Amino acid sequence: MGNDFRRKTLDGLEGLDKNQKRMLFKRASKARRAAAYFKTSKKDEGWDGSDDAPSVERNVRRRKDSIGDWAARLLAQEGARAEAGGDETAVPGTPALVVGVGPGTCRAVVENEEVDARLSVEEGLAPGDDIRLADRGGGWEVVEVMPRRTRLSRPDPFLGHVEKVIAANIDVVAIVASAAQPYFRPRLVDRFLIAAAYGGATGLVCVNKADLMTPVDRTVLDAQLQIFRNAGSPVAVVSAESGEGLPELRQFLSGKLAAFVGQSGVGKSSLVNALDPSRKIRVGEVQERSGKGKHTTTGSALLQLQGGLRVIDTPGIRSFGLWEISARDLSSYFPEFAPHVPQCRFRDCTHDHEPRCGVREAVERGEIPQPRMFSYLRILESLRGKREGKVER
Ligand SMILES: Nc1nc2c(ncn2[C@@H]2O[C@H](COP(=O)(O)OP(=O)(O)OP(=O)(O)O)[C@@H](O)[C@H]2O)c(=O)[nH]1
Ligand SMILES: [Mg+2]
Ligand SMILES: [Zn+2]
Repeated sequence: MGNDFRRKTLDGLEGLDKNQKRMLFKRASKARRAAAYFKTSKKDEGWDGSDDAPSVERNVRRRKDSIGDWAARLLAQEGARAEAGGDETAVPGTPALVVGVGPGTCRAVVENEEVDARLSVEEGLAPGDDIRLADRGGGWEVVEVMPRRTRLSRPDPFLGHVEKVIAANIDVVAIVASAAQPYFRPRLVDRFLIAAAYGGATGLVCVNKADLMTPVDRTVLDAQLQIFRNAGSPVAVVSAESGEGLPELRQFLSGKLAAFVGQSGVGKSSLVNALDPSRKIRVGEVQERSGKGKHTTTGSALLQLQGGLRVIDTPGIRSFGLWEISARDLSSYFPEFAPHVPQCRFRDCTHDHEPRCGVREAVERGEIPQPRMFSYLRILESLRGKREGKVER
């Protein structure tokens, strides 16, 4: 690549923030792989190599270029596209929505029809992803993953440095817990709320199995939920069994895409079924299988429900790691800390060991609930332990 071009685009890189840079390099690496792939496959008329599309054909001969070169090239192309009015439709391929993901394949909806598609680029897809498909003669293949508006991610349980996206482009993360069987676990809810906020979605605290509560249970639960309400989170108390709270939940989720997440057995799938009476048959299936024990749902699936609801039902998980949140950022995910942070003596106070900490003083005065402080300190400890030295900041 010409030195002038490289210098000019490197200037462009400086104008990006860390996240934008990360996304750009991800796309660059994908484009490079795609180029290598298309080099070995037949010429496809769908890819016309016009200026406002990532021109795979034209770049094939240069596929040995570094990721940096590819990033520079994408930046230049996107700049040109933005000047031309940022035409999204310029991306080649048939638009589709991912509803399920398997090894090397995904299930996608194309014009109201569900199809299976192969992944031609090694890309971590998630339900909710907007993709582009091309039929190259051997069935559908994924040729492009569109940028995600929002996402819910965690570190891959096997490869901690790899981001695992659980759901993409969601408006709401419905953090499903149960009032009993299993008992409500507010600390797991705290972690999901942080991940939802990080990914740009609204976290909804949704407590199911209200039918199992005694009046005393209700009082205790309500005090616990008040903490989340004070922190600005919407809260729902529901029962898939009795139908309590379902009209409100349906109204809250109407017109949105929501991921149902939480521990196994809290009733995520039961709630999905209860929200859409036409899915009653699936309730029977679920109940029959859950007789075997835990982890009834094994793969995430995006379901179109009655009344404009779209829900991604996910498998239950026991613990939830936080992706790319640093010890220094953590307190910004506890909104009730914010008014007290300016009172901290040190600007980079972690509200842990530092003297004259405004947040700790607020806890002492009872202005911040102790359980939230406890949760904050536990998460802080886990972030420091696991990510020592490689905290993104
Ligand atoms: N009493 C009562 N039981 C419920 C309610 N909702 C679900 N259950 C029961 O809880 C059990 C687990 O329900 P599932 O819907 O399979 O739970 P899940 O969260 O999808 O679990 P995984 O798929 O394993 O993550 C089943 O036996 C349901 O019948 C409820 O509102 N009240
Ligand atoms: Mg389930
Ligand atoms: Zn402090």
